[in-house]
Amino acid sequence: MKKQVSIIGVPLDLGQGRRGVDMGPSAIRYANLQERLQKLGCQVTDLGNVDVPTPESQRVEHEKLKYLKEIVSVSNHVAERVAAEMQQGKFPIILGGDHSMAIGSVAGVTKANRNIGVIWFDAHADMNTEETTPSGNIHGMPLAVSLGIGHPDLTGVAGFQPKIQAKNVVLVGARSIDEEERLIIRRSGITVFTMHEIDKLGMSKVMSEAIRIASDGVSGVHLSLDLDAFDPREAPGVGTPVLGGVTYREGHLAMEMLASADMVTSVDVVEVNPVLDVENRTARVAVDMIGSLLGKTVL
Ligand code: NNH
Ligand code: MN
Ligand code: MN
Ligand code: MN
Repeated sequence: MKKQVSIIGVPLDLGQGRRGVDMGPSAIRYANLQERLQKLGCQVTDLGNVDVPTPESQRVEHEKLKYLKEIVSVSNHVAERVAAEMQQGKFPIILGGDHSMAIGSVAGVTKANRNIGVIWFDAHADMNTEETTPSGNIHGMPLAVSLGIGHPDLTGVAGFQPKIQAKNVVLVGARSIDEEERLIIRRSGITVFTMHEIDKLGMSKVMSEAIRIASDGVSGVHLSLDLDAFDPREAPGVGTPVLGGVTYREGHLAMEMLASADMVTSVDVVEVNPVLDVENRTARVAVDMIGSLLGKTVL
């Protein structure tokens, strides 16, 4: 199972309000992602970063969809780059950047292959729309957008929608969901394993269910890994930390189970903000998780 991996950085921070997440790709590279993957026998190509405008050079035109135009344009570029790698049989690792970046990555993955399941690791649900968002931040919307729910400029990225089917979408680690966002989640039909289910059933049971649901009848699974899924004691470098998260050990188990299921065909690593981090700890957690996902075992 030696994979050909393509790393693509997306230093996007327009999807939320805290500066520094645009340095996520550098922080993750600094934590030796490439070397880790090479040691596992992967053939790694780092394609560098996609161009992203800085917030200081733009204006907020829409308070409920901040930087809509800019994010749509970046998403279309990301989608093209990711689709090109997928079409060559590569395993793309897309480094954020805030989670709005996943609008483009999911679009790219599914442009290359329409039949993809999704496992969304996150403290949040990312199922807001213009109508329900409390913040106007687009990083709270990418899962809804990928399901075809939301502003047409966002759902229309890459020229088709929806990108994914609710029956193959699983959210893991949720513990902070907005009041009206809840209604969208219920109506959507996606599967949600909150921290409550993880505590009650254990990560092992949750992940075997998540893998079964996400991979049922599809030809691959996209993992969208928001580092705020983890407990902020272990991964403090994120813009919206929420107590009571997935532990480092539970995260490892989840990634190892995904590795042995051998269904994941692409992954996002998002929301790492080195300005808010402690000694690059969060980027190191990210690299450890990707290592396990791509086959690192203890023995
Ligand atoms: N739900 C909140 C919002 O929409 C917070 C989203 N923040 C995230 N999502 N980090 O993963 O603004
Ligand atoms: Mn920026
Ligand atoms: Mn997220
Ligand atoms: Mn989150």
